[in-house]
Amino acid sequence: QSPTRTKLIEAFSHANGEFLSGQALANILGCSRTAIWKHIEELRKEGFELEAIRNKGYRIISTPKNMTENELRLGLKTTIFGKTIQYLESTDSTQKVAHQLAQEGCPDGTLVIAEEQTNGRGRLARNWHSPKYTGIWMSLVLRPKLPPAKAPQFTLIAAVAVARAIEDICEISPDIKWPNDLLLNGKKITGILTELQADSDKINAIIMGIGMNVNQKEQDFPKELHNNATSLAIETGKEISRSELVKRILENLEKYYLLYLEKGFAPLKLLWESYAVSLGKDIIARTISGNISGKALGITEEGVLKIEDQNGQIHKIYSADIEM
Ligand code: BT5
Repeated sequence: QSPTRTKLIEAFSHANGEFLSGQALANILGCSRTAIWKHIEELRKEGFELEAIRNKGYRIISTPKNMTENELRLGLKTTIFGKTIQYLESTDSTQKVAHQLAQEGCPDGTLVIAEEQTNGRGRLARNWHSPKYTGIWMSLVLRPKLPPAKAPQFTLIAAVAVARAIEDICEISPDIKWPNDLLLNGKKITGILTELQADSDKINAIIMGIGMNVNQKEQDFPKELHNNATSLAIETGKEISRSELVKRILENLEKYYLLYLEKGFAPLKLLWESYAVSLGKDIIARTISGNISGKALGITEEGVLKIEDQNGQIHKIYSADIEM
């Protein structure tokens, strides 16, 4: 969208619900008051409710029910994450779009978000159900200056950031199931998909995909997911603002990402462990090279899962589906 529209939203963010005069806006944006009026009209069409009072100016009274790019920007308290937004009504997969943008050199923290995915995917080319206007289907491009071996840690950082966002907005606390699931009452609420563009010694981009079930009702899930999937609305009995959640996820992710870059994985490992469900339990890890069963001991400094089998042998698991 136009840089002026983005600046207008930033100005309203700073105003925090107070009036901004037409003249003040014209000064900030460097355009005429007539041009401002046109931009305000466009925001109204998008679903924003704006009050306009002579001698006072404009203020935002309410935001659109659907997510819109401007609503995502309004009040977003980040400096890197979500500063560039690609908002799509419908796409096959936000991962695919984000990969493309990353190859074209998009900045660190670029967000791709869609109202619907027609071919959303999980790990190992599995399908991710992403119906329109109900969930959060987003991918972030991160560009940390790190070796590729560090990438699995990002799945765990994302899980902590999302878990915190759910606590902040919905006042319920999800469990994390290693490596990439968030659960409520044992059912999946969020899946995370971390993909890489890398040379042998350095990451060019991490594409962090987050799929979150927010306002689906039970009948919105296909039959095969009924036993294993749930949504925040089902669990809380309330409709939840998707854009508020997205903003909180971005803010938390940025906070934890910066903490990670400064202090390493140790503080995040502690946070992660506080949400983990499988630690200390007997589990089966289904990996592409076979099953391993035993006791989940914990995760290493790299974010790798350690399992002790019946013979006391310790296995390191890099990726698997866990059964408890
Ligand atoms: C995941 O894979 O959990 C990662 C999901 C990542 C989705 C996001 S959405 C934005 C971005 N764009 C994409 O195209 N993908 C990412 P995995 O652990 O492999 O789990 C996949 C399995 O979860 C499927 O085989 C189903 O059994 C189940 N599943 C599919 N859709 C679901 C949903 N909406 N809610 C809960 N479970 C689901």
